[in-house]
Amino acid sequence: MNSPSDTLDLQFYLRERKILVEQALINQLDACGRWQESRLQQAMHYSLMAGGKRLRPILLLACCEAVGGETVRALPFACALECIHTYSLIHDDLPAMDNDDLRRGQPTCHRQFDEGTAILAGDALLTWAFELAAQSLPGLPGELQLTLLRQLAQAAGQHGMVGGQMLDLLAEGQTLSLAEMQNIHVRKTGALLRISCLIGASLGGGSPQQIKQLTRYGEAFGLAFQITDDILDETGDPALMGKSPGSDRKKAKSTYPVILGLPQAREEARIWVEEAENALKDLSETSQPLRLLARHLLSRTS
Ligand code: GRG
Repeated sequence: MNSPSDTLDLQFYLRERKILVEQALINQLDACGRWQESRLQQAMHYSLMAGGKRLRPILLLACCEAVGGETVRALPFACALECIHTYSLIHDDLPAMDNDDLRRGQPTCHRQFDEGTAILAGDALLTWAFELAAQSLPGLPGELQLTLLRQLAQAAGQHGMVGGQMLDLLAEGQTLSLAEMQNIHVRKTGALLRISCLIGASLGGGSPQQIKQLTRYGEAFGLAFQITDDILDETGDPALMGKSPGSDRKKAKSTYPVILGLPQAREEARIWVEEAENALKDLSETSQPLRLLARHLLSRTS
């Protein structure tokens, strides 16, 4: 159980990290030139800066620091992950996918601009992410530079997030087994969370064993995150979530609460949080934010 002081520290940590990431994103946008004059860049800026927890960059930085690495090197790669995540949300909200009006408490990108602009803003964020990621690489061994970019592409693409989204589309209206649903989530949501941890640990100069442990943490965190996301969709406060709850049930999606029932879904989340905590066992005090972050999933409200 986390004590009130742990919670307080984590809230402070998350706030401070969010500010760090958002400032880095603003700096990167500004470095692109006069974005106010380009409709494409306005749309990218709109969605990127519309809020969000910045969980993937925060995980990347925390894993980098857990193995003694420097935040400064990792920051551009952390921004890259937020760009890929934001692109996925823009495309997921489109009429051809979830057809949502609200994201992060604001009109979705295609509602604020138009469908074509939203598609292109997503495309541009995805490709820009690789430019940003490359900024973290100078000075690392050449082989490692290529490996990190390949791992990012794999997590985002057909075998990772995009592949998971395809399976999710195909599964609409069908009753899935727990294993089938888990397979979708491991790719759709889990792949980016996992790679955030793996890349953070690699950029930080972690040993093969430390990288393995933090990757395992990311996998378990990803599942716990998805289960708690499904639970929030049933029980959450729309004002805190920035979107309407109940959307999964309306779309007849298989979710953890639908398949397992709410109490068992909560138990499943607890099991994966423990798994994430266990993965950190041999890591030093520097992994404390990761430990608290995993536990925090069980009481998240957004
Ligand atoms: C369209 C290629 C493509 C992929 C979309 C990730 C995804 C795949 C769709 C998002 C749909 C969704 C709501 C999935 C549930 C888990 C999830 C990714 C929630 C949103 O992530 P948060 O909570 O969002 O980290 P914020 O706004 O805090 O960044």
